Amino acid sequence: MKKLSIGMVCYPSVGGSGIVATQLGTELARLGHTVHFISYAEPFKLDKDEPNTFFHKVEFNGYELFKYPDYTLPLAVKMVDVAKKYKLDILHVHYAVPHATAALLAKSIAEEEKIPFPNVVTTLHGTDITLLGRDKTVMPVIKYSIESSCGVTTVSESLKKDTIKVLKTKKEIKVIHNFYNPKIPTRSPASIRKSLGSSPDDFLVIHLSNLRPVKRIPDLLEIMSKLKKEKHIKLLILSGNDFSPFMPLVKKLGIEKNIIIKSHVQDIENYINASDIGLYTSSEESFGMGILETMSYGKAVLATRVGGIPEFMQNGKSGFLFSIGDIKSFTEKIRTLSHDDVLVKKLGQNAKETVALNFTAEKKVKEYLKYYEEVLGHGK
Ligand code: GMT
Repeated sequence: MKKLSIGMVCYPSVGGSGIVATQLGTELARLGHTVHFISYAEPFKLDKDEPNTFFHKVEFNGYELFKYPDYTLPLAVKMVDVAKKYKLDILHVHYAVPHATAALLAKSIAEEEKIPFPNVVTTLHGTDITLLGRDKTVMPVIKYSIESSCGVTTVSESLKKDTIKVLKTKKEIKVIHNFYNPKIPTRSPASIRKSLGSSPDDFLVIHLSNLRPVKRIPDLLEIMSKLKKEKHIKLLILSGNDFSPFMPLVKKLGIEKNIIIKSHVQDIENYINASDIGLYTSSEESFGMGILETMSYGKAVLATRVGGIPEFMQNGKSGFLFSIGDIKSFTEKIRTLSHDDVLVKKLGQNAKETVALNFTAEKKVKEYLKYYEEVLGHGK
């Protein structure tokens, strides 16, 4: 296959879509393709020393006339610039708005100026459909932008179904699940636990997220409040956002001693590796990257049976799935598992094998490359 010049457009923040785009771009670059990241800031997980990767910053204008700064317009201009300068074959945009919309505008400008413009692939990650797609003020733009892309992928079958249902679209959609290659931990579980003030005998439950409302953080806290008498059970939250809005509830429930908060952790591998199981109570999750990450380090997971989660996490095999808000079942299962080391290890091993067999970078990057080929072959 010829080496491609790929534009990768994503949100640079700690959200799952940015992490997936950064992983994908990095792996493609390692295969010899050239990857141009385009965003308003350098993606959180992008390694500056990675060969074949470049970053192009989108600058905002600060006109006082605009009450809200606009991103779509400068992003479209940057896409045209990068396409022209680096002769992109593919422009892969993660998240429909405004990325797919800006790509559409960029394509029109390029056509007008006789600049060759790449084939656009849009990957939908979830809230662009499940939240914004249901918002009448933007839905027609999302639908039009997606239908104008040369190729569209979703990160789960569940999101594909939602997209067809919400947008009432006939656009062909390819499902390519997310992937994760675990890193080798650099610190021992004992040293991590010591730094957290958690003893080696604690049953350490971990949760990773950006704490947005769909994660149902109050449910996590309620579960911990039901377990607070079992002093050996602790909840470690690796938070990608400010946890302070939840502190009044933590105090009200009297669980200050049962939870540990760590913000903006980069070396998640050390913390997951030092934990016993993962806990995820989301009301919606098109995929659930945090869960896949937790599983990849050989940790069983307790999660809600929503969205794409059951597509990679089997109930009873790598952990247990419960209904949204079923605090009682979550609580009882944590209590039981905290006394069943053998089962915890077995579920964890199954979880690790599932990720290593089906959700690796090697496998999924191949799927994306095959899809790029298809799109290049049938590009509009
Ligand atoms: O879940 C979030 O709050 C972040 C969001 C994002 O756009 O980055 O995550 C979405 O994309 C991830 C990567 O594909 C998925 O793992 C998450 O499940 C999805 N979030 C939701 O569907 C709520």
